[in-house]
Amino acid sequence: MTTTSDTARPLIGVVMGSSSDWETMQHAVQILKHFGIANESRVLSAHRMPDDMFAYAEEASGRGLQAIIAGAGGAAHLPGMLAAKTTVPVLGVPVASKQLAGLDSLYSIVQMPKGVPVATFAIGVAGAANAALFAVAMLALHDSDLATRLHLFRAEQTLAARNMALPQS
Ligand code: RP5
Repeated sequence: MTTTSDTARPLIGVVMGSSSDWETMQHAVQILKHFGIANESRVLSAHRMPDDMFAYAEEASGRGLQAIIAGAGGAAHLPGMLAAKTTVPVLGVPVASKQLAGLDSLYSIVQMPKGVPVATFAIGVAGAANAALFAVAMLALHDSDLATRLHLFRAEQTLAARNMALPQS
């Protein structure tokens, strides 16, 4: 197993079905790094390595993970199957697939049966970044310094939007 992680004990796990998902999922890691959240990332395929996936889910709580951000494309069973094996919150990111542009991924992740939730985000980069921001917001509930930095992040976006210029017509 290849896992990349900060030196600190990871609070957030970022997992994905394939290395081909990294282009999308790296945006979640970038957000976590921006906020200084200890995290780990690794490939964890529901279909190609199901035993590893279940072990990861079973160990998540004991390892201190506060949330798992799980991205997958196509028959995207990874987030749902992780959620089936842990009560650590699972944030699902539909990765855009080549054939169906990620609609298959979205439907695979979002339509969980009642009782086993996966918080599902937008297809692609926006979903990956927002899943990480959502995890930051969860952690910020118990970390006032982090909450201040999250407010600042939002304020910077507001400022940038106010300063947006359109081309002259
Ligand atoms: C899924 O199949 C992965 O999450 C990925 O999005 C998709 C394609 O995987 P590769 O064939 O690129 O490894 O399991």
